[in-house]
Amino acid sequence: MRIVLLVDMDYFFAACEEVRNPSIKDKPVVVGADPKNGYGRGVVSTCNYIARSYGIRSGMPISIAYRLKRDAIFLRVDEPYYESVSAKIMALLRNFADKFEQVSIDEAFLDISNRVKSYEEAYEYAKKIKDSIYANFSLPCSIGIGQNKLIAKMACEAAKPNGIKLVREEEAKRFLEPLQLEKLYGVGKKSAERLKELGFKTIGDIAKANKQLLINEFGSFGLEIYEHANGIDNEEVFEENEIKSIGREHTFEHDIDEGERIKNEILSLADEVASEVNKSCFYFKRVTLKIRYEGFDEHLHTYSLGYYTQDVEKLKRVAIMLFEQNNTGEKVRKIGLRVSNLIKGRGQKRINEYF
Ligand code: TTP
Ligand code: MG
Ligand code: MG
Repeated sequence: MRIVLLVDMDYFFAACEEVRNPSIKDKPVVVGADPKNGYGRGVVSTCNYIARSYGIRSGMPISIAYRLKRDAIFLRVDEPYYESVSAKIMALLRNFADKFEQVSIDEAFLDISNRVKSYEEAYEYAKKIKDSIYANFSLPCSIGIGQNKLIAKMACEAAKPNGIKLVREEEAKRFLEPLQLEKLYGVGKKSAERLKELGFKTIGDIAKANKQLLINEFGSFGLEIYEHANGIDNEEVFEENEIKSIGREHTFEHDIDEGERIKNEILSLADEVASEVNKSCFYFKRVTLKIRYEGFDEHLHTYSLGYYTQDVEKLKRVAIMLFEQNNTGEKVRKIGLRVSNLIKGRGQKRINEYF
């Protein structure tokens, strides 16, 4: 039996701000761009749950947040500070897992299959982790527990804020069924719209759908959402190597929405990444495209190949596919391409062994 946890910090940037200034704890706290008396540009990065009760959300224009609660505490983003807190949290979490995978500044997957013997034990184990994070950092988090990464991630969403949610294997399908499409891991705004046009409303609708129809409509992505809707996800919690990944980023001078220009930039990033991969004699299995839209809205899209490769053309095809499947059409500020799940190879002869 596999047991996976997803630990995600609650309202992370704003919670870090509360730690260094506890006097703001009982007030609405918004971290993001300067609201400039309602005329500020830029967006909300995150806000505490008191601010959320006024309707303020991540990604919302800061001017609207100001309109919703003008006497909230508005603070600028201090990434170096949050990064340093994050590094300490990750170091602590790592000790609780057989396999550990950090997925963003405030969340990580922990495979604890060899550390517990049952779901009940997993729940107690999660409590221990949660208490330990609070004791060390005075920060709240939420934890999802499930048979794979997909269920752990979605259980964590359901656990928020400051909770633990256990979804046993036999409960997984029933847990997913009533949820809205957008909640399904991997489904973005655009694909949700397309799925709605096809008449799907809930995750349960997709679980019951004709698999072939989804594949005809969406290709391999169609198969993936069908499996996800049924609670199936075989992706491993990816244990990091010494070198975790190789990546390159490009920030556009102006935010742009011209698909062709963005794709050209992705292709040249692929050339750079592939050349670095080759130079270091690595082979990769996973490709991640990062799209940062205007403001702080950052999206990561990952595709796992079934084999290790160094092939630049393959990398390009996957990167472009990830862009086309996920691009929301909003203006793009920054684009990043990263390969991970690396292994070291030695010369041509070894390569073939990986296929
Ligand atoms: P999240 O974990 O998505 O959100 P959160 O921790 O603020 O709140 P929750 O309790 O719902 O988990 O993101 C982690 C941090 O990443 C968040 O604190 C700030 C940053 N972030 C942005 O800068 N912009 C965004 O649009 C989002 C979603 C997050
Ligand atoms: Mg969080
Ligand atoms: Mg997070």
